[in-house]
Amino acid sequence: MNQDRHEGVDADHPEDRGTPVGRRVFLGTLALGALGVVAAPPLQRGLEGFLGSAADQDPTGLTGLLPNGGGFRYYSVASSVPRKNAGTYRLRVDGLVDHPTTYTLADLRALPQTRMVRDVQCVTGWRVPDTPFEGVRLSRLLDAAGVRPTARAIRFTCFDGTYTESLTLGQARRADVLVALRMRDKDLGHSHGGPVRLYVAPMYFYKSAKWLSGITVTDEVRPGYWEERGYDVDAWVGRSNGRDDEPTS
Ligand SMILES: Nc1nc2c(c(=O)[nH]1)N[C@H]1C(S)=C(S)[C@@H](COP(=O)(O)O)O[C@H]1N2
Ligand SMILES: [Mo]
Repeated sequence: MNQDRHEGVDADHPEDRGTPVGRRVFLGTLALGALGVVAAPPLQRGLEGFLGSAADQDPTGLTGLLPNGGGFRYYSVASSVPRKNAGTYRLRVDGLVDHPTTYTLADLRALPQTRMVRDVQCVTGWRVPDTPFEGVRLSRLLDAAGVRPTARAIRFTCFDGTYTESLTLGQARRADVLVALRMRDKDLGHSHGGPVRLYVAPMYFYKSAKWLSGITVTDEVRPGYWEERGYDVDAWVGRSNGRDDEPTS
């Protein structure tokens, strides 16, 4: 495990600033300065809530200040991420499929939506209980594309240009894996990976790739960004949170 490097990006709050990893205290101070906070740093929990809502740049971002609205940390391994909206967003499904398909946001919204309320758990220890996610089951998109018999895995790519993730085909077909359009009963904001992110409910949150733009069916697992840096491909939370399912196979 290379926990230090994963932990380091958690200081990477401002989306448009290049931030070397592993300089949390300094960058945290920088971020606070940029946001005009001159008082002594608040408690960690309050800091997360404050930065989370500020980073969202969403008129309804005030929810970040509500008792149950905080707890998330902003993560991006890319220093800047373009914004996509209903006009510019596209999701490409390709690879070992009979019908490669490109979806718009409207296309995805028109499909049946599944809502799930589970705990979010980052591998570095922070956790946000009872977080609603809503979107299209990944299995539905795979079925529509017609997965070929030689397929074994999925590779996910993101429009940040850097992050990647992977699942085995069996994992990808689980009912609790979504192409998510909404989180906490709001459209996904940019800072949380909007307009569309992957949501892998039974696994650590690094599996839930933000700013999802590509779903490629492959013949073997290609390790994702953090997996190339030592994290498990099979990132089951298991019973560690006392609630989520064990792997079924
Ligand atoms: N594209 C992209 N997706 C990503 C990440 C990232 O850096 N880039 N970080 C992962 C990690 S380690 C976590 S904990 C969650 C954080 O999601 P959040 O920023 O909505 O809290 O996103 C995951 N998905
Ligand atoms: Mo994470």
